[in-house]
Amino acid sequence: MSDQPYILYGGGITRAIGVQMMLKELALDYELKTIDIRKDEHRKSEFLAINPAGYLPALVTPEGETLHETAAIMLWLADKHAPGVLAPAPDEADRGRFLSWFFFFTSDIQPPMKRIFYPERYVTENDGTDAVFELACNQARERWTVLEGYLSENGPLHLGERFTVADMQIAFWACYGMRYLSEIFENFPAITACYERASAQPRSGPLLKAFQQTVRERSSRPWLPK
Ligand SMILES: N[C@@H](CCC(=O)N[C@@H](CS)C(=O)NCC(=O)O)C(=O)O
Repeated sequence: MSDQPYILYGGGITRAIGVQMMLKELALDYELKTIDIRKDEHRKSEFLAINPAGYLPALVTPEGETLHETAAIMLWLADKHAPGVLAPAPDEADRGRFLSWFFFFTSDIQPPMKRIFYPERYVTENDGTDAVFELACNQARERWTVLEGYLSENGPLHLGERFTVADMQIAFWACYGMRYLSEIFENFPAITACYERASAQPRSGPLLKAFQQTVRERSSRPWLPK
């Protein structure tokens, strides 16, 4: 393997935190290059040359390959650097259940979450954004409720006591969502318990807790949990 570190394009309040947590959890060397989405740096030609999809994060491997899609990168890192540890191996009984919930999260919970953050992209008239925002919040809340139901029966982690990359994904998104869906921490005890287990991980936990703190500080919403 090459001696080059990984290069992670991310920073700020973005889902790059999930990849960063994985790099920490696996004790891998990496360099973080901050791309400021508030300044539209992710739309500039320099960044589009790295990730033509125009989103954060992107990860350049020591071998020089560029990967994108947060969940794909997280799972790829787990399979590559700790096979069968942070994700059940393909021949393990838990693999199917793991993949179901991992993909439920990316395919079902993330789309309404994205609409919450960018409602203006889903309207043709400017005056429809409030309705899109409200509907997206309701849809996201309903999907988080499905996860809450599953975790309350099978938790605290999504495979009971076994910590995987899926729990990291749930945990950082619970923080991320705090900006608009206060009740993720206030009203979803099973998801909160999963977050707490993830935040107690010695390697990646401190990063997760710092991320939660940053989201809390950047949001002016008075109802955020202390
Ligand atoms: N499906 C992609 C979506 C990535 C994504 O939407 N990233 C956000 C940051 S969390 C972003 O780049 N937003 C800027 C934009 O949508 O213009 C993934 O999960 O990695």
